[in-house]
Amino acid sequence: MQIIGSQPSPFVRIVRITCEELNIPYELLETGAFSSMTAEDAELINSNNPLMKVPVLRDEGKNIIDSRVIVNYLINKSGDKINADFNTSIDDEQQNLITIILGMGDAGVLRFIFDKTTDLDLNEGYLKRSLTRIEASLSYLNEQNDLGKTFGVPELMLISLLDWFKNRGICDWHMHKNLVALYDRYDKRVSIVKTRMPDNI
Ligand SMILES: N[C@@H](CCC(=O)N[C@@H](CS)C(=O)NCC(=O)O)C(=O)O
Repeated sequence: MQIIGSQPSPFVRIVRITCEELNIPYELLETGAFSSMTAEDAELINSNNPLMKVPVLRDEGKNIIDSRVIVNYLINKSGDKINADFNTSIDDEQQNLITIILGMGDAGVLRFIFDKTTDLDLNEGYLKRSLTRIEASLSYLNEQNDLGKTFGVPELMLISLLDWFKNRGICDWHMHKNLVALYDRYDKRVSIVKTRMPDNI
């Protein structure tokens, strides 16, 4: 099994954390981050995903694209090696949380890429709305009492994005005390530590 993607990408990390929790071995075909990508990296991504995004999972001659779809694929494929305390069930309420978490991630990536590639003011118009979307999502997630009670798919997605928001300076989430508590609770978990974004990227 191979994952095409970069180490700093929060969406790639979501897939890598899932593999670690399910104890599914994988090879990372590493591309540079969006801002420092070579022509070869771009070719690898674009020839495997017409949306030109990572992650892409390659398995048994198939390409699976989009982190949410890949996570479901991996869970369906997993055997008896799953970490005993990893919660793989996803009910309707958790599906909504996942939509919010990933939507907030998309808004963050939009801001990051516009900041790197344009001179547009991030505090105007639709780009301003993308920040409001992130802030509203964080406030909503902070109020969800069931979030963080177990370690499952919404939790690993949220942690990946919180870390990336922090490392890339997308927004400050430390006023959201329940999210901070959730982040701290799982900070030393093996899958989180093993996939942590390197400091120097
Ligand atoms: N919905 C996709 C989003 C993936 C995504 O936005 N990946 C970023 C890297 S973090 C990317 O490849 N961006 C390149 C681009 O937007 O052209 C998923 O969940 O996999």
